[in-house]
This record gives sequence, C-alpha cells and structure tokens, in this order.
Amino acid sequence: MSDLPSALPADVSADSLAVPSRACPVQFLGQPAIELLAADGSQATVLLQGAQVVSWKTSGGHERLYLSDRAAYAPGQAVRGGIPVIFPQFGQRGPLPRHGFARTSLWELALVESGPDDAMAVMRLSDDAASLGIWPHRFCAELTVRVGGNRLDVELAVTNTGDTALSFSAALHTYHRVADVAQVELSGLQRLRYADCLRKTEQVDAASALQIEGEIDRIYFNATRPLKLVVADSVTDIHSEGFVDAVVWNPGPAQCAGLVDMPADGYRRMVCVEAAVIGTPVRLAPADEWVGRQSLVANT
Ligand code: TA6
Repeated sequence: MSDLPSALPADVSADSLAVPSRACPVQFLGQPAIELLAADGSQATVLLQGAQVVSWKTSGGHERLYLSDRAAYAPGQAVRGGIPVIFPQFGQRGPLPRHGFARTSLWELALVESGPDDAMAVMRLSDDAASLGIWPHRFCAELTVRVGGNRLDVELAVTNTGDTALSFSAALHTYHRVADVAQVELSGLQRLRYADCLRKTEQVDAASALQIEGEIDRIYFNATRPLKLVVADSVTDIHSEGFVDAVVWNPGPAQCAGLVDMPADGYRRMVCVEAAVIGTPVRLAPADEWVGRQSLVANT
C-alpha cells in the first residue's frame, strides 16, 4: 500500500502520480475478462469469450462504446455491444452461423503487457473439433487490444496453419456509443459504392457526410479513407488497415424492438461503424498470415 499523503502537496500534480499502466484479470458481469488500464487513466475491458472489447473509457472516464444493458452473458451467446469479432464469415454470407463462430468461442489469453503509456492484451483462438466440424480449416487467430492516449487499437491476425488454402470474411463490429443517433454525421464514405442490405441494391454514396435516419445496414466497399464520427461535441477518428470495407448499421426502432438483447430505445444511443473485409474474402495459402487493424481516436 503506498504511503501517499491523503492531500497532494501544492507542488505535486496528480499526473506525476499517475498509476502505472496495468493489465489484470477481472470478472465482468460474471464473465472472465482482462481490464487494461493505461497510465493516463484510459481503460478497456475485454472478455475472454469472443475476445470481445466491452468497454473503452478515455482518460476522463467517458465510455465510448455502446453495450446493451440487456445483453446476454452465457457460453456460446453473442454479447450485444462493444466490439464483436466477426470471423470467419460475415453475416449470413455462407453456411456458418451468422457472423461466424469467433464471437461465441472462448479465446485464450496469450499475453498481457503494459508500457509507460499504454496497456495491451493478446488473445488467441485456434481450430478445435467444434470449429473443424463446421469449418474444415486449421487456423490461428490472434486479437490484440491496446489502450492509451485516448486511442483504442484493435488488431486481428489470422494464420493458415493447415496444408490447404482457406478463405474468410471478417469484421470488427464496433458499437459506438452516441448521445443521439439522429445527431450522427459520419464522413469519409462519400462517393463510395455500397451494398444496401435492406433494399438489396448496390448504390454510390452521396457527396455529403452520412446521417442516420432510421434503420440502416450498408456495406461500403474500398472504404480505405479515414472516417470521422461526429455526434454533437464528440469526435472519434477511425482508421483501418487491412479491413478494406466498412459496415454502417443501426436497427432503427422497429428492428430494435425485435431484439431481445436491446432495450426498445437502444437504437438511439448507438451506431455500428465496422472495419470489415467482405467484398473480396481473404484467401490464405498454407502458412500465410493476414492482419487487419482498426484504430479509434477520441478527439473530444
Ligand atoms: O453488421 C450489420 C449486421 O450484419 C446487420 O445485418 C445485423 O444483423 C447486425 O449485423 C447484428 O447482427 P447480430 O447477429 O449481432 O444480431
């Protein structure tokens, strides 16, 4: 226990007493998780189930991710909110359960590390009898989460550990927490081609920033420019590498009412902006590796 004085001496700033970065195992709503705390006070919490980030708070304690207060926490159950890891199939674009099995699998903690300014955890998922039964490929997936300096970096690395080629689609299904979805302006997608999953059409986006008016479910292709999510006075810059597409989703009131793990008005306080690779699935020859990254920077 430190012997710090109860009141700081006049010449000592709180910053100089910053708690060193750390990563520690915790229980999050009964689930095994890792809490990452950076020296500046920013923090993230990652469940072992699905290697799912469920909380990212900036140094002022502002929660940046939406997590449904009706989310289910049970083995094999997808958790509504945070950053679900979508792999090896996006949506129902194949024979697997929707959004694949990574988000409902138990990952193992491979590494935790804390530096002077940030804290990091690496989680790992490999093929097993259950996955081979529905997806006949050997693989090793690693998810790296790093928090510090008001940014959250999430990286998915997939290696083909088998002796035949494999293909997959993937996404970091990020639920951004917003004050009011009606105030969202998302720029960086202008003039891109997108698939409208509601109307089953392909279109080209408008030349202005995207605003959310009701249910939206779009896959933007070749979305390689940085995105900027502005909601009232909150700004989040979104950078992706490797994930060449982007998904924007909000269920709107009608769909939200049908989601048992979302409050009826939950759609008003979230928007999913997802780093994705869908249009052209990733193909890996034996021993090949693919890496995708999404960086979120909270600018206010
Ligand atoms: O990312 C958009 C989407 O594919 C939507 O079509 C909607 O299904 C959403 O994912 C949520 O999917 P989930 O399986 O988590 O309910």
